[in-house]
Amino acid sequence: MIKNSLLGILLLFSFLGGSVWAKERIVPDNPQSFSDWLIELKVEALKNDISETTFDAAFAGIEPNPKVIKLDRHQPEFTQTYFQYISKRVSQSRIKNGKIKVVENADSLNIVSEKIGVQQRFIAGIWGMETNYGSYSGGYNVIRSLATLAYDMRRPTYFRTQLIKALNILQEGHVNPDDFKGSWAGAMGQGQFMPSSFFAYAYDFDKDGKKDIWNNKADVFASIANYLKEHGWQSERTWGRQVMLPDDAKGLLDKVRQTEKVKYCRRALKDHSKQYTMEEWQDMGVRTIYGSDLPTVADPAFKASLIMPAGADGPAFLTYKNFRAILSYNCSNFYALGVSLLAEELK
Ligand SMILES: [Ca+2]
Repeated sequence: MIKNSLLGILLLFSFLGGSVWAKERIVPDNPQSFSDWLIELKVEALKNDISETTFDAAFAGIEPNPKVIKLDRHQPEFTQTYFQYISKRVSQSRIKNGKIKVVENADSLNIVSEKIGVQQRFIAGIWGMETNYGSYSGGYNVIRSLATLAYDMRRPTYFRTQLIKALNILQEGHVNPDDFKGSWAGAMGQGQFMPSSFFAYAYDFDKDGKKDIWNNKADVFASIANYLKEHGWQSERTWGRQVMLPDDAKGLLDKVRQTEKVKYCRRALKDHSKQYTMEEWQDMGVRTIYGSDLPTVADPAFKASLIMPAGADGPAFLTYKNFRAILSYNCSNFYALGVSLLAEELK
């Protein structure tokens, strides 16, 4: 009897556990059936210059991917410290590997860098941070991932737009459908572009009619460079620099603290100080990490903001306009510092 009721409780638990699991993690949250949803999507796709043939081929045998739903619902909270993040993302092996990759791809990097106006090391820095120099760009079927996220009710509008654009990419023949792979959330190719970014910034460098950000290195590099350029990159400048604060660092930090409401990339820019010219930082007692004077910049519009990613006791960095271009790629100070520090190593 005791055994039976225990068994009953266990069964009840596993039943509840199972249904909670299913509801929270696996089943897309949409009362409409996936097949009915697809019929409506097809109508929309056909209105957006996607042929029936392209649509049917892209969706042949496609069902929502439970793994994508699970990943989307359970993205880990960002708990890494700055030092943990940097030691993992700008590891010695990534630096070493990057130096090899830069040499191997010197010709393409050079010509792209010259033409678009972004220094090679930053192109390589993003390439390294995003996909470990193209060695891992995600093995998920882009259409399936985006269809799953568009069908699910968490962020349907955003992902539906991305899905239609992904179908446009197939329609225009930029990539072989079998190679149309990306991250679980639909970021594609060696620079991890979302489909909307693909149409806004991807670059057909070798002019073969395809923006091949999956396999063509010149297109990959040019697309990354073009993204930065279109977000205000200044080719004659760098990202910023590590600095030394004056003895009264606390007084300085209080004085320069951001007081205005940040309008974009709030997650990262809320932790930036107000922007000042290099002369103003110099006057406030900030110096290079070697203790020398900050470089003077003639352009009065050139300003820098201070960040301390590990808190008030950690390293301090002055960040320039190019740092904000990197933030437009991924709105995270850790990420932008990762790219910047990796770029320094690949110089
Ligand atoms: Ca091309």
